[in-house]
Amino acid sequence: SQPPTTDVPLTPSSPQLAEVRAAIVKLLKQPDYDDGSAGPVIVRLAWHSAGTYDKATDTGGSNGAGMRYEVEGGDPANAGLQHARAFLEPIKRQFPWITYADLWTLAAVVAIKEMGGPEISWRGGRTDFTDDSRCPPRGRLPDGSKDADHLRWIFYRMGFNDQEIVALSGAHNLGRCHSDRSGFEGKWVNNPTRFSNMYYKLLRMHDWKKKKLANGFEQYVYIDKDLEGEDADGEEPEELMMLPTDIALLHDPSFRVWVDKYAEDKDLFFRDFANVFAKLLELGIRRGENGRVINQENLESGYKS
Ligand code: CCH
Repeated sequence: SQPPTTDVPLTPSSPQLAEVRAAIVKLLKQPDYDDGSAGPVIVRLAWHSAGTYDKATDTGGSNGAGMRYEVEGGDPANAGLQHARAFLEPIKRQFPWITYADLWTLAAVVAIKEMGGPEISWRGGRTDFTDDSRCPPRGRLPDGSKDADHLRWIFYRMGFNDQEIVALSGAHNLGRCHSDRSGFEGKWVNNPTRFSNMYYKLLRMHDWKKKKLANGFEQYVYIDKDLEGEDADGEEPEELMMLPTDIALLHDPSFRVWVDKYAEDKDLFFRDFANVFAKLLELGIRRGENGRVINQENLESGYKS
């Protein structure tokens, strides 16, 4: 049987998608939100939509946009991602033909590029679940308080290797932790809206000290001695942070090889990140010969345009 054909474009170069991309670029600047950009939380939205994938059962992944339902959206791991969804809602209203699943993933790719990161290939055609029956179970996303074994347990399940785990983790160049979302607090790098390999550099550069927060969470922190007092802008320097899982990349010998390479070679990091992020967004998505998504749920619902 033939996969459904639709009018929805698959490639970002199509004029229709160019309009959506331009609209996404416009909404990224949010002066009153966090560090002034919706980009980081949007990147996390796409990652958490895709990072539920389980290779063994071929369930989860970015098709479906299941986070709109409480069973997935209410996973404590997804706390705060309603902000990303709210930022993107006007675009969905403006371009009703795009599915949430495509919009969330495309928006992340656009945001990364806009924040100075690499061009990431993206393909459309995802559909949205119409109920929560196919949502993945909670508990498939990583826990920042854990160690290297946990990272392997989570990411091997998706089909990633050690190099890919370290490359993906470089997304922590972006954004910050919020105590009312994850329980952790602070940002990894000084400029959290600029995509770079600074995360790996800082990981290696500093003597990260364990700190217990008032809520009992333990993270690692570093205060730049040179910046104590006031920095160039006359603002108080902020303490930088790492999660226990970030520090695990530094101490695990197999992960460490890649931390070193990415700290020393920004181009290599950009290339590897672009590849692995594109792979993340395609997890669990099956395409027919014409590139159309042929997941069972898509065959059932079609792709309304
Ligand atoms: Fe992450 N991440 N992440 N992360 N993450 C958090 C924030 C961001 C873990 C834990 C956390 C990836 C991998 C991991 C982003 C992208 C990626 C937070 C703070 C925690 C905790 C959430 C809060 O409080 O708002 C753990 C553990 C892992 C294990 O590997 C991967 C992979 C990616 C993307 C490729 C981004 C971006 C943020 C910033 C979000 C924001 O709101 O600023």
